[in-house]
Formats: sequence, structure tokens, C-alpha cells
Amino acid sequence: MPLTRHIKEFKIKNAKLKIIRHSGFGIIPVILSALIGLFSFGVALAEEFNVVVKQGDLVFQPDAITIQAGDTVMWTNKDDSHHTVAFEDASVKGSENIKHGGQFSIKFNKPGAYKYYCTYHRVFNMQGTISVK
Ligand SMILES: [Cu+2]
Repeated sequence: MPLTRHIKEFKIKNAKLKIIRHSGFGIIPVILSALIGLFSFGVALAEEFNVVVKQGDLVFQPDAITIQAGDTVMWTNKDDSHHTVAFEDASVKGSENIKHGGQFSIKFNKPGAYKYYCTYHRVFNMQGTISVK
């Protein structure tokens, strides 16, 4: 009697193990497809691009960038001088004064070529273009 009980328990344990193993492996494709889904979704996610004004430079770097509609551009002023981001297309709202360490960002939703300049240093050709595809 004790031996049969032992066998029965063993069989039950094995059956449980099989169920656990089965469900364990079954979940891997689910996790994988979820991860692949996340990665492919990640590719479509909007990106952020950086334009910097370096110390002592009256230049936007890079001065021309190409982005996708929905992407954001962040300008950072690392110069001691103040600067602005003003668009030739007056319908695009530019920045206020950007002090040292200050930032300004815009999300571009419509395709087009957006030319901009610094109102203080336009005479020094401080300008750039954002091409939105
Ligand atoms: Cu400037």
C-alpha cells in the first residue's frame, strides 16, 4: 500500500511538473512576440534631436537637421550670451530669450523646411534649418 501511494504521488508530481513546464515554454513565444512588438513600436516612436549653442560660438550645432514629423527638437544654450530661436514662418512660435543653460523645445508635426535664426545674432548669420519629413 505505501508503495502504490508513493507511485501515485510521484505520478501526480510528474504531471504537475509537465503542466508547469508546458505553460513555462508556452509563455516564451508570448513574451518574445510582446518584446518584438515593443521593439518595432519603439522604432516608430518620436525622437528628440538636440541643437546646441556652444560657449563662444554664434552657431547652432548642427545648423541643419532632418527629422520625422512628430519628432521634437531641443535647443540648449551653453554659451554665456543669450540667444533666441525665431522662425521665418511667423506661424511657428519661437522662443523667448534663452539664457546660459536654458533650453527651448518644439515638437514638429507638419512636414516642411523650417528656417530659424537668433534675433540677436542674425546679422552674424546665426541661423539653422529643421527639415521635417
Ligand atoms: Cu544668438
